[in-house]
Amino acid sequence: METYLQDWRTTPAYRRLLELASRPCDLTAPGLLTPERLQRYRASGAGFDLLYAFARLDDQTLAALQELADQRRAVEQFDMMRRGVVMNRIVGYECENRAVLHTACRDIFSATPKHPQATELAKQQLARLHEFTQDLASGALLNEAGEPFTDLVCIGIGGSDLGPRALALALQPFALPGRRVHFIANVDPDDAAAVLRKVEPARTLACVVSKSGTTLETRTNEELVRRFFLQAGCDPRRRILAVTGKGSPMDDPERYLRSFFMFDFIGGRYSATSMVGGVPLAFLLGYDAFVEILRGAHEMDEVAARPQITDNLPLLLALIGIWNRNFLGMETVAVLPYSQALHRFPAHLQQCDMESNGKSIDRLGQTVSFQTGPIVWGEPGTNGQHAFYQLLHQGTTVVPAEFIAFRQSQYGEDTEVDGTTSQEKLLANILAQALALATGRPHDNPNKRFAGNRPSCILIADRLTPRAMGALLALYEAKIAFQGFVWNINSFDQEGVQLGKALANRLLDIFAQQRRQEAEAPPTADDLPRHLLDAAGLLNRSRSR
Ligand code: G6Q
Repeated sequence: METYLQDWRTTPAYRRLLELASRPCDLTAPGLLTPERLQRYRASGAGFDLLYAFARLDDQTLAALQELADQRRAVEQFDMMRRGVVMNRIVGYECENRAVLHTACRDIFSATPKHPQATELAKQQLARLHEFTQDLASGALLNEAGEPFTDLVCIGIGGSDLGPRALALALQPFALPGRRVHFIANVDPDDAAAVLRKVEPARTLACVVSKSGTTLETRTNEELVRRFFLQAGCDPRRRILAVTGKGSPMDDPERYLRSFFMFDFIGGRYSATSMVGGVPLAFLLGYDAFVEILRGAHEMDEVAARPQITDNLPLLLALIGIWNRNFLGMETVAVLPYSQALHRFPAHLQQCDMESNGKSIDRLGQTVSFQTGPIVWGEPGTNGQHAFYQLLHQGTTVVPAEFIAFRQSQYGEDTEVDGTTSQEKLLANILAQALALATGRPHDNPNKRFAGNRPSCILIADRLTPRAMGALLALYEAKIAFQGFVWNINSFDQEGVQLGKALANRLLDIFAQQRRQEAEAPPTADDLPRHLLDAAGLLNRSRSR
């Protein structure tokens, strides 16, 4: 058996870390957080600095974490992933059994891509995307009245929604003049209704995104948008684009204005740099800006290939996460962007991390007896400070924080109030929070006491540009993969979401069947399924009575 498939707790590094965890670095020790420590515990790459002086570690911990990464062959596994080795599998059991090649989408800048065939496929799709954006710009693609399209409504859910939506929101200042994108995900009809009220059908394109081409919510919302166009006298065939898996039920060029493809080897939650993100982001920002996102992501993929953990930001962040989770017993992690633009980024990470690493079997199918993925959540600062930070500072649960910051604002519009700019206030607040969480404050009054020793890290770059966004996205994708590699779990499947889906489909069959029966004969007293649904209060009375 390959050594990287062994239980990670058999490594000497694991035992060493257990030992060290009995006396972790005390952040409340007077004089610990010196400028030297801040300088020393700082890693840089792809435009980002990771400041980890506020984590509960010292040189000994770092050395043991490096050993853990080496003994688990973390960087080597990342390289295997990029080269197309089948990393999405559970050995000996029926499983997806696929390569994991989202990195190939951005390996377009290298003369010798890690997986030439996958990168070639990605390039072909990029060429189609380029043509599409050129046609929009040149006027080759206009509506029936000869007007340009201004809005794009994207329909998709989960991995086919969260990443592109988070990125589109984050990069609004870079939008092409007069272009807007909107997203419909929820099968809640109010989601679509609210979006469709905002757009003028004649000037609107839609893009249905579904790798499988079968997702219930997406199929339903596609139908709804088709009807919206038809009611407005617009031809859906000239309005709706598709992004789907080759050979899926949605792979039907007759039905769509243009079709773009993603491939088996790109998981939904890792698909933001494929056409799933490409179509909405290139529509909104232009093709070149999308290529900048890819460039940033590629640069971070290269950083993730560095062997030294102090040079490898994603790996270091992953290992600090493992230190907090498995050795210091922390159950959750808060991602706190001090950037309003990133307000949906924690939601994307929630899926990317929790769907990837929320697993309780290893890659050999054995039940694990250690903690895997933490609960990931977060909101932008400083808003969160006025909301839930009370628990972070004085609650009974210790929540490690990952702050994300930028030295400059996106719009560059700022004013001095009380002698400082808003951007300075934002940055001062991060540092204040990290310090307060780490050092705490003794006090005679227990109500005003802060225990401290609450760890955090700060990720900081100059400005949130398309390139920085790509790098940040890839940093977290790699962090999540590294944690899975160390824990020996499969971070690339999602069996856990299947059961609920299957049960919902069975219930919907009952709904549909009852509607048919009711049309033929009214329900009787012994109509059991109907009574069950009624008892649960799930039937829409205005329709069923
Ligand atoms: C992501 C998951 C899941 C998926 C959605 C949408 O990794 O697999 O969130 O993206 O269920 O699936 P489709 O793209 O197939 O519609």
